[in-house]
Amino acid sequence: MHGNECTARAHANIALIKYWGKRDQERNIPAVGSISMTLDALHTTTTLRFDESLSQDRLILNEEEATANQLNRVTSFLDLVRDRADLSIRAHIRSVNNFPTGAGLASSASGFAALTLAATGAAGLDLNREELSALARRGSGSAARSIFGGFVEMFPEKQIAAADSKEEQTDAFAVQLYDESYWDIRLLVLILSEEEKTYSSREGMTISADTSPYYNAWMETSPQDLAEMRDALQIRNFEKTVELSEYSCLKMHALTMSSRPGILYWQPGTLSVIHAVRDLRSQGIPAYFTIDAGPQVKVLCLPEQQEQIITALRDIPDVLEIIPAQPGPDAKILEDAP
Ligand code: 2P0
Repeated sequence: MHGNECTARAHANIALIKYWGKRDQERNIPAVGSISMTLDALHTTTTLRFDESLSQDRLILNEEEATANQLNRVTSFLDLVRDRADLSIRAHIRSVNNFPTGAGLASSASGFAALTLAATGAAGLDLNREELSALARRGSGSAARSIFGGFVEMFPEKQIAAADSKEEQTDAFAVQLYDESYWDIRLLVLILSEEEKTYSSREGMTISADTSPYYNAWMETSPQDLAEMRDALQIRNFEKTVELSEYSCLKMHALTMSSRPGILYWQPGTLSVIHAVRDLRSQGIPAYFTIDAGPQVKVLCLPEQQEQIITALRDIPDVLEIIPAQPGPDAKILEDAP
């Protein structure tokens, strides 16, 4: 951190128990909780500098000038930071993902978590981790979880202790359940050939909440899924953890498919991998899948079977690349950054 410049790094995360739907669109509050694993292999590094000479924010994403939509989303988020810090200066932001761009991997979680740390650091704001998580959520719901490493739970409503206030208030933010050294389970990110996503998560969530006859069931069954996952993680029960993850994933996709219009994030390669994973299971190899709002499949496994599973999946047509990941660390400010 140098004066009004700060560099931060945050890691991507994958939800084991998914969230889908917002309770409050304006403040980006999720309708249900979620539980995720932060990934060591995928991260975003962001340098932000407040610069008196700029008349608007400038965003360089992976060495390219950002689009107007990307810039607007970042400016709206930075306005929250500027309000809080009583600043009106525009910022220069340079953000780099270490994972393949355009591969359909969500970068909003690691991206907004890194931006939260870099922006509050450069603005001189002193926020605790819960406040940072609640702030990151305003950029992207899943970014609230990427503030923390290891295994993380996002709460749609929880008491928060603000650093500058003794008053109790509630907000939506994430907390760490266990750090990255707690349990070495692996998540293989399979990059499949990509098609343009038809609906963003944000649009998809609104459509599902408004139209799916399954939405109420989704809301009603969420507390039970979260409770079972907490129990499974507490005793490091692999079978239970990954079976619940696959269940939550399929339930979320059933919700999107039962919306009007029906939202189908899968591509043919997605289904090929699903069946290959289930074939591995029928041969006694413990492998389970999870899928977010896109075609990519992530495979959960134990370290002992990782190589065998990679060998079995890498020759499937449509699988372009496999990135193995394990639980990763907290988002942090990089003190030695240039
Ligand atoms: C999740 N997803 O729990 C769910 C499952 C995707 C599928 O959170 O609108 O990045 O930017 O707040 O939180 C993706 O949505 O959406 C997501 P915005 P977000 O990981």
